[in-house]
Amino acid sequence: MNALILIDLQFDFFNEGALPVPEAEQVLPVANRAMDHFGLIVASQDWHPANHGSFAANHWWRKPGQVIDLDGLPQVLWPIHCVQETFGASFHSGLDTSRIDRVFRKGTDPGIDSYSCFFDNGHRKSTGMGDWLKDQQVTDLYFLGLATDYCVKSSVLDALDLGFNAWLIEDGCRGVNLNPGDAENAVAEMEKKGARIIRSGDLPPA
Ligand code: VGL
Ligand code: ZN
Repeated sequence: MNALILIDLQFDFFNEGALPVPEAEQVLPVANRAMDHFGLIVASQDWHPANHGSFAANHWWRKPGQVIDLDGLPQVLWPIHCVQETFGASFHSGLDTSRIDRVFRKGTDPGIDSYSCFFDNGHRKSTGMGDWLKDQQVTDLYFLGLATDYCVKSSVLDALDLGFNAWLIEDGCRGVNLNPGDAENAVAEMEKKGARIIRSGDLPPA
């Protein structure tokens, strides 16, 4: 069985948000149309406490884009974004959220970031999404969302490790591209590990 996984389609990742991903708006129509092809739709939500260790503002003399050691893991520092219960953390109003069956939140532990919708960046704790999908007899996961080079990439790689077939809907994703080519390299890495790269026009019927 197939499921559509929508990664982090939250206001803060769109153009007037705190951590804008270039061209993010362009994924909304793709996301809304893609939903017609699936009987099961799951979304992830980046959901940080205000004291989260990934925020540059929570570290002395640090700026977004710098990399620190956070409890033994390299951590890119970000602007304050997707703080629990804030406007920026809510789903974009252009997304048809009425069709989402289940939401999994991630990044709630202040001491560790969580790009993947399945596990934190140290694979220390699970969000429960993998087990839940397996309970629903899902075998094939189709991903789209933000950002290609962070949360989408980590989610797709973890999905493959968990034994799912993973499909990347490429036109439904956009990257941060802190370094030029990051998103392109991320797609290549996902494909190399076994993900299938497709376009939304080639989605299977529902
Ligand atoms: C993300 C950076 C920080 C993402 C989340 O959704 O890709 N990127 N938090
Ligand atoms: Zn985040």
